Amino acid sequence: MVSTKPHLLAGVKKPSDVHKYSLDQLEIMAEELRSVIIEQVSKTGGHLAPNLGSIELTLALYKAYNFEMDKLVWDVGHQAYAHKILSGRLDRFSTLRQKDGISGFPRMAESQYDHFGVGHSSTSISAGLGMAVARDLAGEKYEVISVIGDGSMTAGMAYEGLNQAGGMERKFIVVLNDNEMSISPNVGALSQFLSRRVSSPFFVRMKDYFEKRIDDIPGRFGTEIRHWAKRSKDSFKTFFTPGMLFEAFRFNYVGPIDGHDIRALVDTFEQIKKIETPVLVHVLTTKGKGYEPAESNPTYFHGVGKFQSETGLAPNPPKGGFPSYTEVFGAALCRLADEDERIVTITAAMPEGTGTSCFRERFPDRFVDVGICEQHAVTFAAGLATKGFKPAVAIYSTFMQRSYDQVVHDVCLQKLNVKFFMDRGGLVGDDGATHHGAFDLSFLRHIPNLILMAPKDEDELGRMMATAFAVDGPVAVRYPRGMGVGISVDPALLPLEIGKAELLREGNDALIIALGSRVYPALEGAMELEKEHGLSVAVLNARFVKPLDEAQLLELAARFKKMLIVEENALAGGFSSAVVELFVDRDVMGGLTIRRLGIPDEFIEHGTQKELRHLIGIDKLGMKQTLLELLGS
Ligand SMILES: Cc1ncc(C[n+]2csc(CCOP(=O)(O)OP(=O)(O)O)c2C)c(N)n1
Repeated sequence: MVSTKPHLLAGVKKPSDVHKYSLDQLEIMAEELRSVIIEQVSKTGGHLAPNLGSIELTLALYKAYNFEMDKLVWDVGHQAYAHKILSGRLDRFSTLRQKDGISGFPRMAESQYDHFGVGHSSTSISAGLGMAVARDLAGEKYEVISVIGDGSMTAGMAYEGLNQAGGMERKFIVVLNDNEMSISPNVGALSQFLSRRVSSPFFVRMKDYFEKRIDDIPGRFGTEIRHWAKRSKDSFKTFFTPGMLFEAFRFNYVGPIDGHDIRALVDTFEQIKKIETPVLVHVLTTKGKGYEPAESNPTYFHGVGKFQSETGLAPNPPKGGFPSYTEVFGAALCRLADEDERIVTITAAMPEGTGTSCFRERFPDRFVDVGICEQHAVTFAAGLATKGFKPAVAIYSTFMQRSYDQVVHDVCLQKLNVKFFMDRGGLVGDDGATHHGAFDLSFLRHIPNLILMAPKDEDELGRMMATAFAVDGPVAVRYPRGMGVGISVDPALLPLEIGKAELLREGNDALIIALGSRVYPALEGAMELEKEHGLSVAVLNARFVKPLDEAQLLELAARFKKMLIVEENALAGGFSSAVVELFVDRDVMGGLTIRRLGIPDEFIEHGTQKELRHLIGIDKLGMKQTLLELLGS
């Protein structure tokens, strides 16, 4: 990789500065942006491949529109680094995704040019349409441009937006950034439909039909369409086939355009300014564009840790450490599926992220990537379960938020045998507020029929998975992002007794009731309190959020007058709330003093997991301090 110093970029302090540069200069600026982004991500980690793919598109949008006025709405937001840099954040770009630095995603609080906060996908059409309607209601004049990827177009919400927009016939632009990739290769009928490799006889017939019809389109719009169509590098056939879908939604379809050709893009955006109804511009890009390692492995470089920018290789020396919970989960799932052929694994566009790609290789017939549609994933699983299968739905905690009603109504109400495995439960670190799995315990624990667990280590994760498949009915297991604690999984994978907690350490002065990722720090804290302060602190590994080990908790409440309950979930309605509710309902609160540690009632920003756990006091230090105060030491 040749490093390009950001000479031209240095002159861009605000979006309108881009207008000063010629198209030739913008091509140079594209290389500067590429260089800055690769260098920065190699140092801090971040989303690389999607950002490299959207550089020319971003420059063309900045050249054609006036973002002092016009509104640019990004989908998911992991492709907005060039936008951040061009809108006055070059000097802060080195703080990307670090505590107190700029976010990896657009954030309204961060810049007046971030018109909508994102992190979860497929919101841009709805949000952009809302802005377009607000503009019209206020009698204002500006453009609204939503940029959405082909992966994000696999979510139903995108079509809800298209449907409304087409029906309203307002001025509104959607740019479809099509690189044929979600994080992994995109899936489903739609991605095949969008693909320029469509060659079925049906499409060939349609092509002939449309080629004849296009000549009949009267007036200037027809001329423009013919003009674009002819100029498109791709064949006339591919010009029209994807368009049929969007034309059915009453969007004017324009494309496909080479998304790395700034001139063609600017020309197109200038042309469509005259159209007063919804337009969809179909842009073809290459994920990882311009950086060979990312172009050849866009999935790995979608979101990546630190790497050597010259080679794309992992840091030297390698990081080392224990396998991640994600890897442990994937391996245990394969082992369980070896024994039980009714296990079917479902992912919503995250085979790598959820550790299920090994399952896909081993049991291709029993693996389904449904695309980015968590709601559908859950109800699809429910359907499988009605016919005797045991679906394992592997979804990040934060994305499960999308499927709440499906979990309640389609799965739990009908007691269906669906298993939910929620990776990234708790604080995830540098992806920040949009990605923390802060709420799952709160939004799941009150649902009847559901069993809910969180493991303290890798072995317990394996055993909880075995427990999940051993019972008949809905079960959810949540586990943290990152490396395990170094406990290997017993291949026996023995199921746990339902609703049974584990007293790990006895004591006299106080009790810590800890859940999941907080159990080992609690144990270490208790040991240090003994060594440093002579305090005797017991530790209970709760294991189950639902059902609680009521008998043991009540017995401990009779013995300990001082307790600390700690979890990596919102304090509101989470695990500690469940314990306190039990104590109140059973009238055992008299004389009990309880402190609770967890995620406070606020959105936690980005930083490392370590920094964030420390910030909210749920690390070992926070627990020790709270106990010392509680015990008046
Ligand atoms: C609701 C939701 N589910 C899953 C994800 C995880 N995710 C982030 S980006 C991505 C792929 C997006 O693909 P696409 O929109 O085509 O953008 P590209 O990365 O290809 O530019 C996925 C699945 C998410 N952000 N939001």
